[in-house]
Amino acid sequence: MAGRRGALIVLEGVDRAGKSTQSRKLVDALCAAGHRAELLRFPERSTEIGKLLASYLEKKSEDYFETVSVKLSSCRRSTRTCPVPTSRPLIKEKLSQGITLVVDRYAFSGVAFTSAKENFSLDWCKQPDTGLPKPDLVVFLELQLAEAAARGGFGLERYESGAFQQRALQRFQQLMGDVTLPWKTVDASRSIEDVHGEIRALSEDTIQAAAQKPLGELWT
Ligand code: 2DT
Ligand code: MG
Repeated sequence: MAGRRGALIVLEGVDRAGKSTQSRKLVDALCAAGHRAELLRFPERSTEIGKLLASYLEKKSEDYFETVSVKLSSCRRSTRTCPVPTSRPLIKEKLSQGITLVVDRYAFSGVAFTSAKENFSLDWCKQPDTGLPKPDLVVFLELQLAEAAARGGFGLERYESGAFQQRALQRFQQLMGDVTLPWKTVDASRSIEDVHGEIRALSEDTIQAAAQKPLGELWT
């Protein structure tokens, strides 16, 4: 139908909860059902900003906040550039074209992981992303940290320790206390297909509802 906007659907959760797998499966299923749907991910490690973040995560650089965090926020905000790949038009434009965007991590990961460091308050970390397009659905893939670690074990990246993941999870839980956001917690300990079925049903409902209402702004 002409003029129907797409929905902004975000997947969040601790590392190894299945965000990337489920995001890809959701886009495929929505497209197969006749929707126009595309995948975005933050960070996209092949882009310049993604490479900066990767070098921080791989402990090859120390400078996080100015070089990486703020740039990732402005990447999400930009109306001209898109992280995947850099030349594509961005979130608002796609949504207004009727394309549903499935996003593998968004501002919530930025805030949860940055504020899990020492000396960064949650509210302060929210500022760069305030006013971004507000998701119509935020799926939180819930998984015990022990179970997440058992899925593959941690690598050598900066955030891949139990203590850090625990702090990031606490920050996610604080963010989920915000009832003005459309959080839906999904039990990610089940099979890939079961988890997919639930996310897909939530997404179909969200796409119908989003077409009837204007896009909101995050944290305003
Ligand atoms: P993966 O490539 O495994 O998804 O890990 N992060 C993410 C930030 O520090 N800031 C952000 O804005 C976002 C979206 C969380 C990527 C890591 O990058 C962190 C995990
Ligand atoms: Mg991932």
